[in-house]
Formats: sequence, C-alpha cells, structure tokens
Amino acid sequence: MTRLVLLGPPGAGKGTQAARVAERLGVPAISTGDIFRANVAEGTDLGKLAQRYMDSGEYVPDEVTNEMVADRLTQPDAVGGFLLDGYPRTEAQVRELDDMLAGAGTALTRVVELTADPEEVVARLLNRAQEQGRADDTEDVIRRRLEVYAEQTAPLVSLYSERGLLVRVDGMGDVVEVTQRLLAALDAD
Ligand code: B4P
Repeated sequence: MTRLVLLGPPGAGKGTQAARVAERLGVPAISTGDIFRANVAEGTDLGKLAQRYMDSGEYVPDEVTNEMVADRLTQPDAVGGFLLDGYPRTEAQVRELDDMLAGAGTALTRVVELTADPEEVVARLLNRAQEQGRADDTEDVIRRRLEVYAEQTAPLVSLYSERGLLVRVDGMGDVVEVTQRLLAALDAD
C-alpha cells in the first residue's frame, strides 16, 4: 500500500509530479493547494478564508487545513492509499496527520523531498505567472512563500528523516526525467 507525502519548496514541481506519479501508482493525488484554489473559484466560505492567506504567501491556518484533509482522507478513493501533495507543511500538521492515520490503523510509507535550485524555482513560478496568472505567483509573494517554506516546512525534512521515511529526489531537469527519478527512488523500497 502506498501512503506518500511529497515535500518541497514552491516551484520544485510537487503539483506537476504528484499527478504523474500518483497515476503510475494508482492512488489519488491530494493537493491541499488545489483544494483551496477550487474553493476560491467556487466562492465557498473556506475559499474566502483561504484566499486571504494564499494571496499574501502565508499558510492557511492549521485547524482549517487539518479539517479539510481529514475529510478528504476518509473518502473511499483514499482508503487504499494516497499521495499527499503540499501537506503536511507545519509540525502541527505532521502531528495531526499522525493521529488521523493512527486512528485508521495505518501510517505513512514514504516521504519524498523534491529539491530544486532557488533561482530555478523563482524562474518557474514567474513563468507560470505569465502563463496562468495565479494570484500568488508575483515576485513579492513568491519571495514570501520561499521564506515561509524555509521557516515552517524545511524542518519537517529532518523530522521525517529521523523516522527513516525520507527519500530525497532531485527536481532539476525536464518533467519526464524527474518523474523517472521519483519512480526509481520509490521502487527501491
Ligand atoms: P501549492 O498549490 O502547494 O503551491 P506550490 O508550493 O507553489 O507548488 P505547486 O505544486 O503549485 O507548484 P509546482 O512546484 O508543481 O500551495 C499554494 C498555497 O496554498 C500555499 O502558499 C498556501 O497558502 C496554501 N497551502 C497549500 N497547502 C497548505 C498547507 N498544507 N497548509 C497551509 N497552507 C497551505 O510547479 C511550479 C511551476 O513549475 C509550474 O508552472 C510547473 O509547470 C513548473 N515546473 C514543474 N516542474 C518543472 C520542470 N521539471 N521544469 C520546468 N518547469 C517545471
């Protein structure tokens, strides 16, 4: 059974690779960023709340994010495994995910850290800004997202490494090449 977490800075290619790897592994890719954006587009209360944080590059509060993920993980397609893209992002989210999985009698099987050079991630996100016009892809907000990642999410790498769950994969190069690297790293388990 595959219960994966994909960690990495904004622009490392998490969303891009999560969809490709999840399809190959036959599990749903669950992206908290995508769920928030869908709620923003639909104008739900959750979307209105999340938008305030996302537009300035801050994380959505843990309680809100945790509740949303807990709900998503109990849906039937996630019972047989999942790939979490962009969750957990804080230590409080790690603890909550531990509890959710323990409550279901399961645990994570792997945590992948996708890495990329800082100049490359900024270039990718600025490129996406031109192509898709995402509200949080402006230069100032990108800089803030990278700071928030360094402060709040980077510490999770050593936390999962200490648990023996971490594998690091180089996210530089073209999309197909990175997918091959990810699948090879997971196959080695
Ligand atoms: P996310 O949607 O997760 O945004 P992200 O970190 O920028 O990653 P994303 O997956 O979109 O980009 P990717 O690197 O794949 O989060 C957005 C916001 O939601 C957060 O800032 C926060 O406010 C909120 N949020 C989400 N989860 C949360 C949580 N758990 N707790 C609290 N708040 C949360 O791709 C970037 C670009 O690079 C794309 O244009 C892609 O096409 C390109 N690219 C990818 N791979 C490439 C490659 N190999 N070569 C060239 N370009 C590539």
